[in-house]
Amino acid sequence: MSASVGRQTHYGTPSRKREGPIGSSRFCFLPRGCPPTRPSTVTGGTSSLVGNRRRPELDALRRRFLRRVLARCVLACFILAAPSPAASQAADPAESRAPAHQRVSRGTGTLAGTLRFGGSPPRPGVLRVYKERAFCGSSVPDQSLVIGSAGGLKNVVVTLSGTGLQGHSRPPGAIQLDNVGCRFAPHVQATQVGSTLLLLNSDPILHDAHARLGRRTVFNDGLPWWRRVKRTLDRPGLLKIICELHHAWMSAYIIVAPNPFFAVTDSRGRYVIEDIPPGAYEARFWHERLDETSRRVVVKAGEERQMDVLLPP
Ligand SMILES: [Cu+2]
Repeated sequence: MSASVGRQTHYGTPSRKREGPIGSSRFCFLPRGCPPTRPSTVTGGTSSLVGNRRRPELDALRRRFLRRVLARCVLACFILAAPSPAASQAADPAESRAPAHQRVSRGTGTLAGTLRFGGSPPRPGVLRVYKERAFCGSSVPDQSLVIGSAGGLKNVVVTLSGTGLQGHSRPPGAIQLDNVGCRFAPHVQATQVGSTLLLLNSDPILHDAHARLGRRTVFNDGLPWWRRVKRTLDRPGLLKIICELHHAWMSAYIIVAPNPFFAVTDSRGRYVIEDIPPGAYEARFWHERLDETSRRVVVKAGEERQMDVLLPP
């Protein structure tokens, strides 16, 4: 093996001679070869390896080292390519918004802004659990008032009404209401009238979804974990959904809007309604615990109207 190293140095190829213990090495770049080096010795236990006889072991060590480096590079690439938690949050339609200049079309306008809590934020609350505690635990987070770090109010539903919006609609959408960890998910959502609602249950225990529009029952479906139920939301209004299997802490809201111009605020209290026909409208801001309020708003073609609101007003 050492002879082959000598031939390589003769052709000007950087030769490599190891010196010192295994793992330490030096490279020889002399065109006529390297000066002789001290035979290296490895001691360990009772064995002692000298110079050339250890080159196969060295090559094996190098190959193992290279394989480890390669494996770690591949692992790092996978980690870098995987979506981060922040990116996953941004995948939420309510959280990911295009810059303002990309949100405005030529013939329509945009309404955007932030809902903030108008007071000193209370501490996040919890709701006591009275049943199925082995699975649900003793409490669940109270989602009826969720306030972000800058006072942003989550789960405010913004709707637009006005004569200029009559006749405007989009193809019916599809939303879903799941049962996750003994809570309805999402807690608040909005959709256009005519949309389809898919009810499902990701928990291993039995739930129920009883929806009322005012006092009228719209549907009341038992939901074992394997059942999926589709309902068409054919009347506008505010649906309140509860679980009547003695899960009194469970509730959800769906606002069924008569037109496609609505939004639900994200965890920072932000909302955006795009593609609004130019005109004067009433913007309504609904929250399940805070007093509803409304504003007159004029939307112009090609412009984004900013409207920030405090709740309670
Ligand atoms: Cu339930």
